[in-house]
Amino acid sequence: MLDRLQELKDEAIQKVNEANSVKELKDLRVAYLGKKGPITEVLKGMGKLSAEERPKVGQMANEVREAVADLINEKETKLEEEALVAKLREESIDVTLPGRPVGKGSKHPLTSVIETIEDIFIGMGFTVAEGPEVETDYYNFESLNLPKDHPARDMQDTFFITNDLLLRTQTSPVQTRTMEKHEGRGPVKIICPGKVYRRDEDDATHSHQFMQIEGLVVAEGIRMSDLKGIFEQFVKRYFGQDREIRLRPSFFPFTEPSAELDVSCAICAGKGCRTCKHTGWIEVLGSGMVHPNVLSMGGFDPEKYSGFAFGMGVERFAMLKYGIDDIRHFYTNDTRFLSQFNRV
Ligand code: 2U9
Repeated sequence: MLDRLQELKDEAIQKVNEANSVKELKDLRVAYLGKKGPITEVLKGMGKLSAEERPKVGQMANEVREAVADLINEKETKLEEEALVAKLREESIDVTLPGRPVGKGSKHPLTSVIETIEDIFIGMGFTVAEGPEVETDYYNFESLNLPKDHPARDMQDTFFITNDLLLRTQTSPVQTRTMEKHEGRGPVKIICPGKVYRRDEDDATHSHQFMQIEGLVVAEGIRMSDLKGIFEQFVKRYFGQDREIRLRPSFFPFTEPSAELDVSCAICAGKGCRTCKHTGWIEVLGSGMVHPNVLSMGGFDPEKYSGFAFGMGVERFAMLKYGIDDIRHFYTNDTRFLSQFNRV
């Protein structure tokens, strides 16, 4: 039996030495030292031995068991250490390598244009007002002198949500809401930037969602010359000191009289070119004196108060400023387009 134990010990030592993985060692531990292993078998057979032999065999079996267990533990620690060293070597970072460049974003050109226009009007004493994009029929149409049968209400033009709820087609509801908050006491001097929605087919000059900036001034004694003075300042600051303005009669249901604002063409200096359609003038916004009905519905007495209002499309301003020929560029988020405005 002692020979058998020696044989088992030699065999186990050889196998442990040959093992190359922690898994193999685990299997060897079960095979040699487990309950069903050969050493346990030897111990089980000890009953048959003489009283003289029994302690010797018992002692040797324990020695073999300990020696094999120690060797397995030792080898296991060694393999684990080797694996850790290999892993660390593999995962080591070369801190001297240059970093990967991080793509830097930029301000959207429409945001830049809105901020520039806001700054100009803030400089003239206006404050910025905002309101909801989902509006009621009353604020979007009724309060702006657009009664139920008015053609501008055509279902084709408006995204209705319910009979009474819609996506605002202009930012004008913000002005009415602001007038209501003033409870009939002026002055009101605001600009309202924001998204608006219309049921248009998208093409180079139309987008079903675009940006507007509207403005409203209501106070005692406001005249059309105030409107003209504000426009003169605005145009010179936005487009340049050398630009001229002119007002052209127009019609809007919410203003009376109404006027379109033209700016002299910078490309041909008024001589006529493709950009100004050979007129020397470029239309930039619509405006007018606030209709008495609109003042009344906003809670102001039209006998005492008067005001002017205007509205402009932000995309048009951006297109004119940067020479962009298609409104869809603003909404397709192509970084080749957007990155050109990095330093704007
Ligand atoms: C109130 C009273 C009057 C806002 C106005 C325009 C003229 C106008 C268009 C320009 C291009 C819209 O973006 S666009 O399609 N707007 O021409 N807007 S006067 O008049 C108001 C608004 C609110 C209470």
